[in-house]
Amino acid sequence: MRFLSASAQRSVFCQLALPLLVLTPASIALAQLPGGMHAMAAPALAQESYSSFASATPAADPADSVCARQPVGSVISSPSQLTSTNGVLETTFSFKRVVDQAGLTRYCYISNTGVQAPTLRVNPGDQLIIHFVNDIPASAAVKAQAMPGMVMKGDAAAAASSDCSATSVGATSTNMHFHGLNVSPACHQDEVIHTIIQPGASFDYTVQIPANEPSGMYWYHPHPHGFSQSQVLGGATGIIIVEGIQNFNSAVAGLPERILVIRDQALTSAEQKISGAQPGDDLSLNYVPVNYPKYTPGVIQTPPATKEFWRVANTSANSLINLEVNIGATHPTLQIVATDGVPVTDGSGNPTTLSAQNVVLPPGARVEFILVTPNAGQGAQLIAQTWNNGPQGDADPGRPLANIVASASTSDGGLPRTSGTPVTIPAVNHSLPPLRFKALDSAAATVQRNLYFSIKSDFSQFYITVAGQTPAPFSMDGPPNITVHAGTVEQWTISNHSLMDHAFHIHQIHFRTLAINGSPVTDYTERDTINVPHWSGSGAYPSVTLLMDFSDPDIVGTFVYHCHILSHEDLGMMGSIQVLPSTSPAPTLTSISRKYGAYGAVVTVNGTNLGATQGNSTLTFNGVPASSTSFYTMTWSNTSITTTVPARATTGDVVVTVAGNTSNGFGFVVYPDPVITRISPTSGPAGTVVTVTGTALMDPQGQGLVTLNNVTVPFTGTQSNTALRVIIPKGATSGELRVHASGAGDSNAASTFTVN
Ligand SMILES: [Cu+2]
Repeated sequence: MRFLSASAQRSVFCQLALPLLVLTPASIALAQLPGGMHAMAAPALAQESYSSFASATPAADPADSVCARQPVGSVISSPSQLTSTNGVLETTFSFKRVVDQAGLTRYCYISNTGVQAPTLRVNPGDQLIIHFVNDIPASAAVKAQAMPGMVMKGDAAAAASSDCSATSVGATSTNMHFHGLNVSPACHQDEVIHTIIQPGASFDYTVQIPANEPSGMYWYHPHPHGFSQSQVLGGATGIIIVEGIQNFNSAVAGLPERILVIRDQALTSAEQKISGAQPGDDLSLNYVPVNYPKYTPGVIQTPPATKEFWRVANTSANSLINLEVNIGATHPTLQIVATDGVPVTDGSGNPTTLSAQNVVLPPGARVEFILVTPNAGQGAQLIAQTWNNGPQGDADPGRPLANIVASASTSDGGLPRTSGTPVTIPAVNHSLPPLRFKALDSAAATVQRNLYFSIKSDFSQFYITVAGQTPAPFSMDGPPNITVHAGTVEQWTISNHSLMDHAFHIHQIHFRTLAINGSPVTDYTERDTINVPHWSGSGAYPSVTLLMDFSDPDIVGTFVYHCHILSHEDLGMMGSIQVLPSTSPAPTLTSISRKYGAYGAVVTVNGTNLGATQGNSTLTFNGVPASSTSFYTMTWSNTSITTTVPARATTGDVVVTVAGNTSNGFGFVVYPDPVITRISPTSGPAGTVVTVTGTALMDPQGQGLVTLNNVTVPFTGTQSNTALRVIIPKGATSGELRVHASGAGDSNAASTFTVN
């Protein structure tokens, strides 16, 4: 249901358009598969194509110089990307707004490198640093009008909430949400309730990606309560890829990767006058317009009959996408590798894929799948198939998102490129990483809760209510609706008491689907967003029953759950949850094997209540978590942990955190990494004396060690921290000569020595 017309969004907030009544399609046979995937009979669009409607090429729109959009019918190109280096992805985002010639308000993120909505590629354990500037001129700030549950002020006078304590929000206020990332809701990370960045103000985000973050597709978008819809409809969304999915499922290793970003935007005033069933909103694919009903779809250029890895995000504000591929009159099988950022497992920790012919993506959801492209010359389309959102829901008519054109001569059209080479998923380069959600395979919920979606009869307020509480729109200054403790899992049943679909979404965590309409399902996929179908007006309320994962001790604080149809969220369909630290016994450290060391040095701590296995517990060096590396596998027991000093560690306390409780600390001095500037000679037989020069080669404790192919090379003569002398032993083999400043352990200081 569309509540704000395009013009109303710009001028008057809270003004409601009349609800559109949409006839329920006479017969859509749905067989519900686990977790909201549906097999759909009788695809109405299989033979239908809009490609014959050529659109006139519009004149250049000056708004494109601020927030560019692609011409209708363009080749679908993957977004430009920014990649982390040495554990950090740091960039600057400007948030911009412009009104285009069609009268629509566009919003966008522009990086300091001039890229709109770049794909942010990070690794598990990385830091994502965004220096954010709300570049909407302060003079453009409008006087905000109070809506239910919001305290507002004219935002021109307000300052950025550098401490996340804002109590007012306006149409030109903004912030960022990192949708799906299992990160902290702390200030400067993924806090959206009181982080309000006013026009002209700046704010720094430093988001710590967990070391066990699943590799997959996430996304970012604005989340200022009351104004999320207009900014997301305006196009301000982008993708985050957590790298390494080939290590979770080798089926994608080496495949070409295609990133497809679905957005929606308000209908123009001209489109609103078209008679007949119009969609609630128009769509676009990678900013190429999908303007129902007459348009030339964009073009996905592929090589013929080739396996590709398609990563699709529905970053719409309001539009459910019932995603499907047509090749000729058939629907090829999509081999699903990940849902909502999390690689699929079989319930026993083994990677697997799911097969489906269509995937229901409520706003916010992602799916990543392997597709075999059409043969050359075969007609094919990527489709948003018809969806019935209910008698009071928006229309989501079937729409081609793009034509898929397979040709041997355009073998890599539209794929992202680095130095002219199309990007493919790397080869497997790590054994199966720790599975963040493996404990859910055997977890039992300790608490059961019931929540329900409902709507005030005049459509002025939307609610998500914990059963037993009084329905009320979200209040940014209200107390939490739900309180839980970290280290637990809960079972929530979400029912829909309204005549339109809603999309349940919760920040910071993922959930599994246990039952649909009360009937148990076997579903090992993790999700952060799920569609809850509309009530018919009689009989039982449709529901989903979810296993909610609050086990991560780092996810402590207050955050939100809401309907991800943003017009509903803005009208109050959101609640807050406070996660308190765990009540389990606090860990205690009794000894540590060393209190100094450089990167890679091996360290053992002994103590009590450390937990039998690591699970979501952490051992940190001044806040930087240690983890297993290719060199050293961490060991963890209830009384002892052995690991190595992590990269980027700095001097400070070593502590262990178990289920949200942090131990006493041991002070630990981190020495600088050794750097080799020269070795001489670089080759020679056994007995050769080699001089290694550089900096910090030996730590202040005199612990330096040199290895060749991981075998110790003995010292000879005198040593200093800028020059080491070693003698190549009998039996040595050519390879990497490394300096370990703190004795045995990992080291990045390497040079090649050839034994001859
Ligand atoms: Cu909703």
